[in-house]
Amino acid sequence: MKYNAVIFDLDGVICHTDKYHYEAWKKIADELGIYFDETINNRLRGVSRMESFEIILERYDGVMSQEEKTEYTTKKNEVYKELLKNMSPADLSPEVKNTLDGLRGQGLKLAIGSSSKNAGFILEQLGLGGYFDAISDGNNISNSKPDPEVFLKAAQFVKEEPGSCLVVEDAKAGLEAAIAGGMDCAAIGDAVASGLATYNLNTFGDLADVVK
Ligand code: B16
Ligand code: MG
Repeated sequence: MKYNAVIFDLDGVICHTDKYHYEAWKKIADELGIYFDETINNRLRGVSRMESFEIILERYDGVMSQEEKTEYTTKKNEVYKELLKNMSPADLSPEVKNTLDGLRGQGLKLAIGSSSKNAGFILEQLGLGGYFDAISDGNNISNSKPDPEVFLKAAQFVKEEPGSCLVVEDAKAGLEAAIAGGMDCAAIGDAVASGLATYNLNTFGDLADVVK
């Protein structure tokens, strides 16, 4: 086996919450009279909450204090958390679950490395609470992707060296974080186009071959 552990990004890899992020940010943007669309929303993938808001504010004419920024990002998160209540185990694809079970069956440790501070709640909603060997997320880091911190912490949590871990990511910043941390990475979805990954996945199930 090439690796001892696989570290999964959450949003865009295990599940898809883009539409909920979009709806919540759209509400804030509308309130502030800022233009916001799906293309701008795509730029928020893998980016922290405050950095996402800074991207949205690129189209804002006024000046906003740090306090106001905190107020709006807190409000966005409240709306987002309400929307996450719509998620259920039905949002976990059988392909993802079967592949995860297969990797575990091969003796690999499985961890989450997500920028989201809502990772625990999302996993609960999907019926994956307690499933992973470790969760490294937005709550235990000071620097977000492309900084490698979230993945290095995940490796530490499962007691493995970075070189023994494979990261699975849907965002370019996430691939950069894995590489900076000395880890191999597999790209899925949008991240494939960056050409940065050790492996490109057509579908989540391809992981079974990659780790062999
Ligand atoms: P939260 P990931 C990321 O999750 C999302 O892709 C990104 O859109 C979001 O802004 C970020 O989490 C922070 O999320 O507001 O819930 O803390 O892809 O790293 O799993
Ligand atoms: Mg992601």
